[in-house]
Amino acid sequence: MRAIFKDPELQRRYEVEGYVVVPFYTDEDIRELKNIFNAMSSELEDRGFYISIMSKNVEYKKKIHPLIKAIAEKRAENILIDSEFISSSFAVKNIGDSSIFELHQGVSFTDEEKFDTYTAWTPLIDVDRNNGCLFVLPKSHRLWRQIKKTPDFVSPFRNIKEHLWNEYAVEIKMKAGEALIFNHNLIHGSLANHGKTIRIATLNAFKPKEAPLLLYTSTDKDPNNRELEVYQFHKDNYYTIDVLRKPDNIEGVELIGHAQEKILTFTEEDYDKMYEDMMAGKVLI
Ligand SMILES: O=C(O)CCC(=O)C(=O)O
Repeated sequence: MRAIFKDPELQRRYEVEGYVVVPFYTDEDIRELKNIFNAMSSELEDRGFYISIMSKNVEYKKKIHPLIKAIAEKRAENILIDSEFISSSFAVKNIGDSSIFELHQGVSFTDEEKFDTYTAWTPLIDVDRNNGCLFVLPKSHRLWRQIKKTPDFVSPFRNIKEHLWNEYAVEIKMKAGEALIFNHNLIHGSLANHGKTIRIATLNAFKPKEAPLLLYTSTDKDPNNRELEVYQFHKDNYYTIDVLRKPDNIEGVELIGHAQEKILTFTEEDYDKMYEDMMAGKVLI
């Protein structure tokens, strides 16, 4: 994969660990983003955890994406090489137990055999384990590769999450305005917010400029049919999708082919072995 960070040391850490933390928004950016959020928060659903791209309200998403992007792109261009925005959204964690976001990986936005995709997650308040910081599993992006379709992706580590939390998850405490930039294959998640205020973060997802923007989907209800449809987005409008339906009603979207879905199931021993092998220098992907 080609370098995505201007700073070679950041690139090295990103390749090894799957993430880096860097200064990102200024105090003024944070004020502006909070104002944008507050002005439109009535559009958000009343759920424990919520990402604005999940909204059913397309008009809301069309407003939110460019407003966040306009602020984030001034910061991203100092850090990233030739990267394009896929979607910019708010990730909202209300107070209470239902705001946990279990361990997961990002969906495939392109052909991950050829290109990385990566997200800058930036909290607008200081965060730690008590109020909704991210936890990551360092190096997990290097363990295996498979297409992560949307919706209803069957995660290979669905049965061993407690083991992963206990043995591998690392708390990433962050200051407001810092960005955790992580590879979409990295396993990550966040605990419930037990702080005093709602936790708002922005999510800016990127791809290398030359990578095609793809969506792998199946809306077929037959559990034995593993054929996925592969759509390519030719316009900058990925953020308008409704994840529960095919994107064939969106301008500039083309069905370019099909791919086979692979269902994997890891036991604790499988995961530990993959991790040990990777640490011993065996190339897994
Ligand atoms: O905002 C959070 O707490 C989690 C966000 C996240 O993990 C994601 O969007 O993939």
